Amino acid sequence: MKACFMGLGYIGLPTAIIAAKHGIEVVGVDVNPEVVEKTNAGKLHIIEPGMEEVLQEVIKDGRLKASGTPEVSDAYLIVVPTPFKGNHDPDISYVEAATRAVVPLLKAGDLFIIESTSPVGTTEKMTQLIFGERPELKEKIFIAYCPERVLPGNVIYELVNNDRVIGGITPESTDKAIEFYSYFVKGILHKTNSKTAEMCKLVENSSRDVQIAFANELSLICDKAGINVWELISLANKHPRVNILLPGCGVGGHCIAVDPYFLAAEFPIESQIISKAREINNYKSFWCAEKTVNEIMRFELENHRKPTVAMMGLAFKPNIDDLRESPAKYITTKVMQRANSAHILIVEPNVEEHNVFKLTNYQEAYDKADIVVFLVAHNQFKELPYRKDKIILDFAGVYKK
Ligand code: SAJ
Repeated sequence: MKACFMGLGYIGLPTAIIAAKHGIEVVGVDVNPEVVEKTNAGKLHIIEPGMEEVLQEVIKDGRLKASGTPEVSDAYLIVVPTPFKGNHDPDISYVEAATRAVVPLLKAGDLFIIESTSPVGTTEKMTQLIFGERPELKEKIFIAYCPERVLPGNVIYELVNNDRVIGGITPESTDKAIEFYSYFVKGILHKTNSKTAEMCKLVENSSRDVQIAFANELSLICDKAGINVWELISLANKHPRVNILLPGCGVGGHCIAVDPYFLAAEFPIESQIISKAREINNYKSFWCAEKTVNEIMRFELENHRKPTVAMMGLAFKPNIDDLRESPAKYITTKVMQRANSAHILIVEPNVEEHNVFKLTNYQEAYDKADIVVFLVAHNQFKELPYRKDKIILDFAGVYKK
């Protein structure tokens, strides 16, 4: 089995590496020559614990190679980004370009899979594109959609062990795609059609966004009511049928804060809760920034001096070094702009240095600060003793116990 992965990003590269490790001959294609060069040199250009070692192994054995152009293979996987154009309208032009690039290589019996998060109907559109260019391949190739569901930070485990949803344009295509994923997936491979599989991906992340929005809304209500939201949620969750997620300083990363817009763009009238959840989660970050600025102004009025403020955490979620689409980064930037006279110390214990933010050691910042703002519940922060002499804004639930 030879597979050609179109796109060596946060999902394409790990999947290519794991597929190669499980016996598939892989060529990974990327439009960025630096990515190709780095990958062939055994260097990971993305952040994922443990993945670089596996990359080096499969490069050394010759099971994976990166290239700027696709090669004739048995399976083609489209794993390119689907960004937005304009105001949150999904742009499938990269999926289309990657598809066009492999169309001339397709031959009877081949498998074509889209993994990129895509609007519903994209697989059918690409099917039409392929058969428009190569009508002689009708009913002779297999086409399917199979979304990934791995959690950044736990990709090596989840790529192999998660269940997956596989939707072919025909039952035969689904079966053929299942055969492919069986090389490296131990989880159950669930059969469906391509539209349902596309929708399933969008719904999974939207569901989590809506649930987090509920927790974030509760945190705003509790702040006004003078109730500890962490205690409240933990008590409510003792009910056998209640399972509330945790509030935070907003929703970040590249998936949960993005995918709901795909549904909202396509189904604007129906997607009421989904759109509102996006608003609530975005508002929560704004609210955290305002609350911090207000606390800084109050401190100045009461103490007749500027406070030292520790902004604790920049990552988009706890215990990772990934700062992409991070609400903590947004809040820190906003506070620096709005309260630029305060002495602000920025902390991210999982990152050594940053080209925009000057970082301070977390213990030093905590000791020096008058106001401590917890934005991310990193494990390191949980070990800091609670100090009553400091003003603590715990948006992340570091001290929730
Ligand atoms: N968050 C909260 N409260 C919570 C849980 C999370 O505020 O109770 C925040 C996090 O701090 C973070 C954001 O939500 O800012 C997203 O974090 P996450 O851990 O929920 O998810 P991601 O973005 O790292 O990965 C998600 C996963 N999707 C689901 O859990 C439904 C993952 O399985 C997907 O593969 C991934 O999106 C993706 O690529 O789509």
